[in-house]
Amino acid sequence: DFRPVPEDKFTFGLWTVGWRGVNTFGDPVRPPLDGADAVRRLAELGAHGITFHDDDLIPPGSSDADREAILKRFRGALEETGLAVPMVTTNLFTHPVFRDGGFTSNSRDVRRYALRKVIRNIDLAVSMGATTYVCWGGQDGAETEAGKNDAAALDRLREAFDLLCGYVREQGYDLRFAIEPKPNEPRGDVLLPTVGHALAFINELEHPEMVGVNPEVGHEQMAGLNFAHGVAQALWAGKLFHIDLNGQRGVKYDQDLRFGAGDVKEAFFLVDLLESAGYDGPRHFDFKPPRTEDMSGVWESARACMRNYLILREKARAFRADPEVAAALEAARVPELSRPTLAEGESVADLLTEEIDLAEVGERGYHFEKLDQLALEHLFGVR
Ligand code: GLT
Ligand code: MN
Ligand code: MN
Ligand code: MN
Repeated sequence: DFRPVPEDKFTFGLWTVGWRGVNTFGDPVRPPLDGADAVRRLAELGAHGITFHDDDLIPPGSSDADREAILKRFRGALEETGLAVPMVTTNLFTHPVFRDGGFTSNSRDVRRYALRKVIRNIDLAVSMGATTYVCWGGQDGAETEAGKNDAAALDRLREAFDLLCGYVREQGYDLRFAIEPKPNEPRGDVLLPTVGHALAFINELEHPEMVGVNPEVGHEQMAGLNFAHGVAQALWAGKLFHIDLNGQRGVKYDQDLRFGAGDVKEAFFLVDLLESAGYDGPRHFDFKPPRTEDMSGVWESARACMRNYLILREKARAFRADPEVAAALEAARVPELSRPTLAEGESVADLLTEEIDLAEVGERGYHFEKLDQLALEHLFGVR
């Protein structure tokens, strides 16, 4: 009956259920949410874990004593419920000093502060058992061209990751980084706007094996891209270290709808992909319960994220198990793409001497529409 259990590995950012609903035009509509209360509530709902930014858990400006008291309560709730902290991240965007970014601010003192802020929080993350550290660029980007030297920004970003990877190695931590791309918002143009940009950047690092991506459904869709295809390439590259699940309707502001709301068909194929590719990391929800909701609506929305994933998982399994689908896949020549183009032992010479009947092969139809319709009918619940 689509009830989540911890084995499903559903996790939530503290900033998601804790989002107070402030937007560009409107004040907060909900009270602050205490970290320990969020832990208890998420555990009741069947989640596996919780994630946070340093500042979500410990309000900036807290004294050392306050910090210790908050951490004690939070750790207590984790122990009591068994909830895990698989991922932690840093807020390098809210404070005015980050108005031109963190790792790539034009101001060198800000870049140094950003690195210190991350390193301090990495120590906390590891002490809580996190093995993934997400880096979302936040304010790293530009509204103008002349104000930012892009090559220098990429140099500084590489410097930051090389330094952080070096720190993790020196400390002997079991921790990997996951870069979260986003095309725009809050900046007019954000650095590393898509999964593809991030993957190419990672290859330039000193320790590329320690860095992967954390793609978010809505972020790729804000760029008009197909999310399932982006995730497939990240998986192919061995770089899907984490994932942010949510919903988005088309090319517009970052909606962060609950998972499943938005492009349902892409959500279906995403779940199909994650489940069939054997992705075993957290299914992390990064959504913002709309401002219309009070706290009961927030928990309803969180519950629905997990429920929608489980419903789509069942539908994807039924799709894959359907004999008509198997026949349609065959008719569409989908398995044929997995055959290497040259057989073992063949060489270019074999290609060069071969003939193709262009007239006949040119007439070949691929029957993708029939196959795709079967997927939709599974999704619609009529099969
Ligand atoms: C912020 C952003 C998200 C990122 C979070 C991690 S913060 O809410 O919109 O997409 O995943 O820094
Ligand atoms: Mn988002
Ligand atoms: Mn967001
Ligand atoms: Mn995100």
